[in-house]
Amino acid sequence: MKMTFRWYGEGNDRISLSDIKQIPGVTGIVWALHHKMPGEIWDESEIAEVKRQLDEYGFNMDVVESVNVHDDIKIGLPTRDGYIKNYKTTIRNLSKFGVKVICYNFMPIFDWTRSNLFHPVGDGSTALFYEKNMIQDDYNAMAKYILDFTEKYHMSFPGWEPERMGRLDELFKAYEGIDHEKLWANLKYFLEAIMPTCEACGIKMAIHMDDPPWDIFGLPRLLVDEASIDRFLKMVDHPCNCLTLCSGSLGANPDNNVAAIVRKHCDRIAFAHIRNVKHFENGDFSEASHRDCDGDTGILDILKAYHDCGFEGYIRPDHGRHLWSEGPGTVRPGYGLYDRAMGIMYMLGVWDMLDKLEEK
Ligand code: CS2
Ligand code: MN
Repeated sequence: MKMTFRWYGEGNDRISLSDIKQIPGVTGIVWALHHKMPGEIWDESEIAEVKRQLDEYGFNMDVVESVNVHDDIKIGLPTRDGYIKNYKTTIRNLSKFGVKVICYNFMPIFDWTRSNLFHPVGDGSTALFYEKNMIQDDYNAMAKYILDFTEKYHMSFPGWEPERMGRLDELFKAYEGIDHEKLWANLKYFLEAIMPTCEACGIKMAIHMDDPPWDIFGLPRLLVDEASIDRFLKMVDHPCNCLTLCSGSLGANPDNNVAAIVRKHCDRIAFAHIRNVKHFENGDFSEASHRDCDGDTGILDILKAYHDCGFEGYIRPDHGRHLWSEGPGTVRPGYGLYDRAMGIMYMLGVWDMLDKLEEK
């Protein structure tokens, strides 16, 4: 496996590349042009600038997270073909700089959704939290909570662009009638259109799991469990049609056995997100440290499954808790330095020991 770390870019992340350089084992930066709106072309000059920054520290830029997909593609509007054309241009531009994997998602309107960004874990740290009752019918209230936070602290979250969030009612209207089957069909149309470009460019498209893995606010969500992953891979059975297998997203549903999915589809997992989740009986969940026993996701079984399968793809710690000096205003929710760095050491510890046991 190749260890990576997500970084939001110069001036957009308090964590510096030189901080990341000091975490053992990290060879690549998971990056993006975060100022781009879905549907916009990523220019070569802008990609070149990021490459220059990463080169200085010897990091590769093999994985992009995310090139967001325009709503018109998800809804299946006639205008989608123009946006697909732009997406292909971006794929070609990225390939010129050696990018190998594009992580993206196909969730209508919202990316990951939580009700509390700084919920006390109980040890003095805080973590992202999902309170089921809070995410029921009032999407405006949920979005307001997130957007007030991003406005107050002058940051924007991927997938939560204020321009889009400012016209939520209009977006919900546009998605009316888009049920699961229509969304599947629109995903298929998109992938079939771009696969030849991906193949020619040597780029794998790696869809991120839906987070949380169930419908929210009446919006359909597709990548939620083993059966839907099977369907997705069969639907476009192409080696460039791959997964970003996010253990935390899938793990929010206690019925999902992530290790079993790894064993079944390892050859189609281009990118692994490792995150631990703790469930509560009423359906709420909290994010937890990467240590296996701190949550219910089965981190050890998952790492063992990747190891047994000889996984050679990219991996990164996903969200971490906020520790020590990290809090509102000083950290991107879920993307602090310390807990993710510790997550890496935990993963590498397990991995190195599995390697050693294998040598015997
Ligand atoms: C990420 C996702 O923070 C996260 O949970 O794993 O937001 C991910 O970046 C997107 O869904 C991928 O498009
Ligand atoms: Mn993830």
